[in-house]
Amino acid sequence: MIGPLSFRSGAVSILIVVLILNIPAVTHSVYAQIASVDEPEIPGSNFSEGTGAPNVTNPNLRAELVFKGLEFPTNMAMLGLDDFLVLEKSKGTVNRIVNGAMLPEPLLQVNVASEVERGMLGIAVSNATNQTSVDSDNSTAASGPYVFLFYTEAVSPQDDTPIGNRVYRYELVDNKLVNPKLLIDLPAIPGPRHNGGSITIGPDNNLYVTIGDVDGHTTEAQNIHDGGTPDGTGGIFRITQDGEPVQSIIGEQSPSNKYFAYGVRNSFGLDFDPLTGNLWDTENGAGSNDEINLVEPGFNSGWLPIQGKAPADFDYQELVNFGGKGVYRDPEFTWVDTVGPTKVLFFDSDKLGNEYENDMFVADVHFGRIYDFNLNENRTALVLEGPVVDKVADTDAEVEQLVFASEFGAITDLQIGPDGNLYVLSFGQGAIYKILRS
Ligand SMILES: [Ca+2]
Ligand SMILES: [Ca+2]
Ligand SMILES: [Ca+2]
Repeated sequence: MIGPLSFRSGAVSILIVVLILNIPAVTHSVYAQIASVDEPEIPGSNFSEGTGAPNVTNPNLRAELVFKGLEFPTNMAMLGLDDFLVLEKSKGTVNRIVNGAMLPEPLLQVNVASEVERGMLGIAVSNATNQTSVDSDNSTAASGPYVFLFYTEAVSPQDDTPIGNRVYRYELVDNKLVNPKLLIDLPAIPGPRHNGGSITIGPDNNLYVTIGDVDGHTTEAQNIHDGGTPDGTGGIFRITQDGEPVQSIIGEQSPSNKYFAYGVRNSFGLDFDPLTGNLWDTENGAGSNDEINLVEPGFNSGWLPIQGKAPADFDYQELVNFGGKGVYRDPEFTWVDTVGPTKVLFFDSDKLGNEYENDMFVADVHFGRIYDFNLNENRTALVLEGPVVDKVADTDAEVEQLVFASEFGAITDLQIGPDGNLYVLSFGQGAIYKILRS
């Protein structure tokens, strides 16, 4: 008999599996890891459930609980002050939380495959004032903001065989998400890891979507010279809000024409710098060499074989560059020991003090921390001092000077609220927190 206790224990083991993000058996003392396809990936429990008592390093700031009671929340969007849409990974739900209370019925529940990193993974909401009000085929007038969702769709409630990592566009009408339109259909196999799932809307109003290698290491988009053409894995995709390609970079055929970046092992975070319009991402390594990257059009992150900073003697001809259209770039920051970075957020607010305005915040899942980075004057690199001036945190001690807040439990998302405060989504605590001035 499956009782509540055994269900909970099963749920916790899912949590453990999803958050390990691949701990290899080897130690890692060099910056760059030249990984092999057969690298062992051993389950572990190096993630943070959190204490329920988050801490902000600056004594003038504090964290306050907004809501608790979510099951494995992966991503959120804010419709207004105290008004959240939140995804639950394994239930396949989109919930609305208004003034501290969750609506009794989800706005949407879909069939998701939820094994390991599969599930209901990403959300973005269009700015209603920017959206087109008529669909491209002139058939459907949109009556609410568009809500974009990334999920690993399953065959049926009874059969959780994955049929794709898919991005749909919905309309929000009367607390329901309706009129789904499939925008892009990406692979979900072999899997079950490295589905990515982050969605953000650019200053150009296009969608930017991450997907990892989905446990496959086969295509040119993963720097495999003799691999097949790019198959829709290992990259950052750019599409219009109708799902159309924007401007091809690495190839003309679909899905090559939708790649904005490639060579991406797994990414759970994207954001545009509002001051420059530059895109940045976070990427997870195989137990080491997590990254923060400046993502220019045609960016090649180097996977496979590079994760982290390329070694000094690396032969760049090993990488696929699509006739010179793809350009490899080293990360702007690397954690040698994995932290499992997720959301990257440019903090376009002075509400926490001028010292944080337009800083970059990055969250993690292994420690439940938020890191604070300053950018240089032209905002193409981070300002790093002392032992991280090499752009590499070789030890946890090197990371500590960058910790802005901690003890949140695994963090899967960050958002700026309409009030200018910082909102934190805790997977480990099933909770939303707010960081504000004391
Ligand atoms: Ca990289
Ligand atoms: Ca700052
Ligand atoms: Ca260093």
